[in-house]
Amino acid sequence: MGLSNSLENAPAGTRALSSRLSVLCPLDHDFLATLARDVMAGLGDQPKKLPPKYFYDDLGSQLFDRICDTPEYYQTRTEQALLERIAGGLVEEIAPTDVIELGSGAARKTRAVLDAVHRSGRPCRYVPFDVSEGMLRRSARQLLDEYEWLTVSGIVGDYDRHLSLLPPGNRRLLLFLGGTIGNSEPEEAVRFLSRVRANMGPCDRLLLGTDLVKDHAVLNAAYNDRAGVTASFNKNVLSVINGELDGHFDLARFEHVAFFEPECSQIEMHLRSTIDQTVCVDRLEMHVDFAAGETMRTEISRKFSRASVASMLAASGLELCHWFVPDNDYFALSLSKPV
Ligand code: SAH
Ligand code: AVI
Repeated sequence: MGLSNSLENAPAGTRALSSRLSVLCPLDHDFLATLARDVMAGLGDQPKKLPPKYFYDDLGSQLFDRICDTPEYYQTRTEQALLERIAGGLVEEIAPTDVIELGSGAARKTRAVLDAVHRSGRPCRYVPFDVSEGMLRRSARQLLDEYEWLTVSGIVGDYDRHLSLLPPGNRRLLLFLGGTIGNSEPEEAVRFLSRVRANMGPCDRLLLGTDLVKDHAVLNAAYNDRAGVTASFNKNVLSVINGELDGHFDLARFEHVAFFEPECSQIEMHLRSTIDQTVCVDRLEMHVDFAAGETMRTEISRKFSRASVASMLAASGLELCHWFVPDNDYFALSLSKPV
């Protein structure tokens, strides 16, 4: 399997939209097997938990996109403004031939980088990489509409398993934005970044977005928006299990819970059973008992400091080169290179 790049040298502005887009889909039936294994292990565990990557079916991806617009969720706005401020300098310094975005989602913030690439006048390919095929295809088409010089080679894959499919290059700018690294446990994050590092050449750079520790009230509000979009996003993981594994979760019998846990410096998101209940997951031949008030953890979202980001990068074989923060110190973008 390999990404098609035969269109790279066609003259800009003259190519049909479809000829500028290629999408590789390594996510296949083993996705279902992985989901089944993770759900079996997570719901069989005590306390129960589920990995966050299963939030993002088409509806979940759209719900996340709506979270980004809630007044409480400062992350997206803050990172966007920061990127707009620094993208020109980064593109000048790196002169990327490829912009590769892991967990690209709606690729909202990518535009700040692509605008800077456009201003630089140098050709560049965009490589979005995401588990959510619908979201990846929609965002790729929008970008191709907006940037007529752009070529997009998307990968619908799991970055825990398919990183080796990234197209090779000399001066690639890898983006991992949104604070998504915070959704992994510390050791898991280092394993992941080490794999990213192993994929990088000496002139490649990683731009990593991390949410920072701040006033707990601000953090708690960001995961408990008044409109209830985060609650719907959280419960959507139960719909994914119902749809893919013939589960019988009744979403009305679970409630959204999210709070900052200072000891681990992380937001924890849970679903709490409102009653004693047994839920069957037919495809797993599993009966899961929940006591009234029992919670299952659906996500962690770790909050960092400059020191904790630098040490996570160092443990992954990466060296922090630039640290960018806004005036309120809410969020950071760090540029790193292979040691
Ligand atoms: N980068 C965007 C989206 C963040 S949401 C932003 O900053 O707003 C996290 C994204 O990562 C989602 O689009 C989700 O589908 C994707 N994702 C989560 N786990 C993944 C995995 N294991 N492999 C690939 N993509 C994943
Ligand atoms: C994708 N990720 C960085 C988001 C976060 O803030 O941890 C997911 C999210 N969960 C609830 N709201 C947003």
